[in-house]
Amino acid sequence: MHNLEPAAILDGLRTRWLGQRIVYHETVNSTNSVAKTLAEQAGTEGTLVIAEEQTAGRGRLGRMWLAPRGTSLLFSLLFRPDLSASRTPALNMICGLGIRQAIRELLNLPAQLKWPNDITVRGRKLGGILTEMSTTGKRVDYVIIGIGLNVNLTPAMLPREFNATSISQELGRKASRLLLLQAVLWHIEQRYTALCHGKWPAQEWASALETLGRCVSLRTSQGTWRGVATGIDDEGALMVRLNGGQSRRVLVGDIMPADEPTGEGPAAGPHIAG
Ligand code: BT5
Repeated sequence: MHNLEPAAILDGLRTRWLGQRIVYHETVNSTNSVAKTLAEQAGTEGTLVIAEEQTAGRGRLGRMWLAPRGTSLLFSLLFRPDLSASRTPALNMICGLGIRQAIRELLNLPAQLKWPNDITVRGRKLGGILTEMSTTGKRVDYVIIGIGLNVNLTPAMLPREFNATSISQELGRKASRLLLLQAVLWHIEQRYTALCHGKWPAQEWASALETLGRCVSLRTSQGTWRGVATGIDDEGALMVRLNGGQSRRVLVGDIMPADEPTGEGPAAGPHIAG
């Protein structure tokens, strides 16, 4: 299989600017941390930070990201979007959509997205996106998008409760991390350019979310509820109709499919609220 050194990545990379500057480490604490430091030191938009192994890979809300060395794609992208802080969820959306499209087109796997930041195949987690940003007032200084994708690993290498899968597990053979990375970067660049030209991704993102229209169990810092995920709003917040009847708008949280019927009849299809 190909290695992920900069010369290999650049050879065949079709993007104009995304990933054209590369910081490569064999081992690093977290590619997001390296990218943050770079961003603070006036690093260029589009810089790719990539590693074979992370010693302190991060998920959201203080959680960890685990990936056996050399098996995965672990990278971060530095963006300096001309967006107000409340509009930055669009970057999570375009990256999720770009990853999904790359996996579908290159590998013919039925990749889906799960609110707010998971990439899934057949209901199992294949990857995740971690967005971190710095703002001054309402202005965005930079956004770091960290992406972890399980490529050539068996789920048994990870704790069972992760409910993880990988590209090789789904395909029944190993896949080229390099080709997948190049395709992901290409699709993200295309979508970022469209975003800069005013194409808002929320509608397409909503239709790529596996969980809309379904009964879910919703976990937030304020508690756990059950209800139907009815849609998302323009900022990527999830709209949930709770079993009690009220609606709730959730910006930060996790959802799990909940199989029990809510007794409220079939849910409406995916839509954008507000
Ligand atoms: C995420 O967080 O899914 C975002 C993960 C982002 C990782 C990338 S790797 C490159 C960059 N540098 C970093 O330090 N991070 C980014 P969250 O939704 O909070 O999910 C975290 C949860 O996913 C954990 O608590 C585990 O349950 C599960 N998990 C951890 N590693 C996993 C893996 N390899 N595959 C599937 N699930 C995993």
